[in-house]
Amino acid sequence: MRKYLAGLIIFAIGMSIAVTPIAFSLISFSSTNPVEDDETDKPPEQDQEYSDNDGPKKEKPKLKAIIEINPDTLNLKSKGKWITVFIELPSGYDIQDIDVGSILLLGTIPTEEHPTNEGDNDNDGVPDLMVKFNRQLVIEEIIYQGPQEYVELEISGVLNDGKTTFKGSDTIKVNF
Ligand SMILES: [Ca+2]
Ligand SMILES: [Ca+2]
Repeated sequence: MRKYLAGLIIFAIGMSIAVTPIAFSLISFSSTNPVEDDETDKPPEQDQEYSDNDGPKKEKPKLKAIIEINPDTLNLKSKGKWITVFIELPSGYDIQDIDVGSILLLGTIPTEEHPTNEGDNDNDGVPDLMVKFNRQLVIEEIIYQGPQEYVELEISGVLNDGKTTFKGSDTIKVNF
């Protein structure tokens, strides 16, 4: 019985010696952690402030283009070669300044470099740039996105200055 008690006492002393450093380290952890958190929290806030004040990025003009897409109704089984797109820019901007190679449909499909044409397809006095897209790629993308009866096709691109972007869309009907 005494041996058992002595064993208990030794065990208790041993435990208190073993636990004390852990307790200390826990205390030091809990006291340093909030400081570290404060330090790691602050820089991102500052970064956000910097990006908010980052004027040049926000000054890049984003033009709203008027887009007309033909055909108005697209048969997903169509073997046609092209989707034709007419792009008008707001007054003060010239369609001749459009970087044709930058034009994308749905942000993924590049325009064909040829044929293109500058004219006034809708006879509204505003010049429009005609470009064409590979119809099969457009059909594949519509099927990939899950075909719906009406699909909004967004056209985007950049002017030759490399920083003025434009964007617009037209909605077509889908037969499948
Ligand atoms: Ca149309
Ligand atoms: Ca026009």
